[in-house]
Amino acid sequence: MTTQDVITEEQVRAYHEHGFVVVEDIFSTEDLALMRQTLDELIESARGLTDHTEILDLEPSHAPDAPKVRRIKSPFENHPVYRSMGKHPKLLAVLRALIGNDLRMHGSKINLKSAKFGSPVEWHQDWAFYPHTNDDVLAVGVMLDDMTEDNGPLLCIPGSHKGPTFDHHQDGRFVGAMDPDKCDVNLNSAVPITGKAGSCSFHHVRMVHGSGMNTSGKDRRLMLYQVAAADAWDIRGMGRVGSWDNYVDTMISGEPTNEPRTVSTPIRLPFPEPEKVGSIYESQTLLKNKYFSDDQSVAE
Ligand SMILES: O=C(O)CCC(=O)C(=O)O
Repeated sequence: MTTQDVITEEQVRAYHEHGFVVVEDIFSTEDLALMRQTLDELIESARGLTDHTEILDLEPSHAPDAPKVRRIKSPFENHPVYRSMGKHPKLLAVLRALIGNDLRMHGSKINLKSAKFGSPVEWHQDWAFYPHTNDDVLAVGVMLDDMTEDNGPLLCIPGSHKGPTFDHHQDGRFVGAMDPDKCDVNLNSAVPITGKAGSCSFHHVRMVHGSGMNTSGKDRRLMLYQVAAADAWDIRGMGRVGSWDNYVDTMISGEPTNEPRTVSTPIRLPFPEPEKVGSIYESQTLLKNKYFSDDQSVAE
């Protein structure tokens, strides 16, 4: 398999120009079945829970006898199925075409955005959470369901990856979201990222993006793999990685390096730390001026 079999030069150009691109048919029907079955098992493990865990982030309307999961945390790190899918040859071929041969998985999550109640994600840039020494860093959205205009698709602002890093603070503390009235972005220019299950979206780490609540009758499960060029080091420090061995363990292609490549980019650190930690959903709950409705009682 060559790179050209998976992604065209035009798609690579589109990624660099607009900051995102969708590539179809990365994962097969069999891959999808395995990932969905694993997910069902993880969701069932939320039965009986009264609070979030290290792995499961619960919807506000969750009840112990009616489990509702908002996010699976760190699936690549915690589950062999998602670890092996993160090294899928077709996925790696696209990643190499976009950000080079030496690649590291620096994080992962599955946002469930279930039919009728799946929570919104306020506008933000991933860069505001985890700035690196260079911005050859992106998020892959593995579509576990068809992502359509009406089931809470990812929304991206084209070209915003070339602009500033916006303020994600409120009253002097990081909240992980932009105040829609205080940032100079045309949010009406947002493009819904759609595609068939098995397709993947790739969005640049500085891209302004978000998504509304899923009020449709169709699930929108999206696994996000956060991938960085191996020479992009998280500037929040080695503590994020833990140790050199951990860093090497997250390599998915090519060679690790202890010589970070530094490129000048607009950086605003996510400090002081948010009052609510655990997931982006938790930190964003404190945002006073929300753009997306999060009233689950309306949706149900
Ligand atoms: O699931 C979504 O629609 C957006 C997810 C996202 O941007 C995030 O979790 O950082």
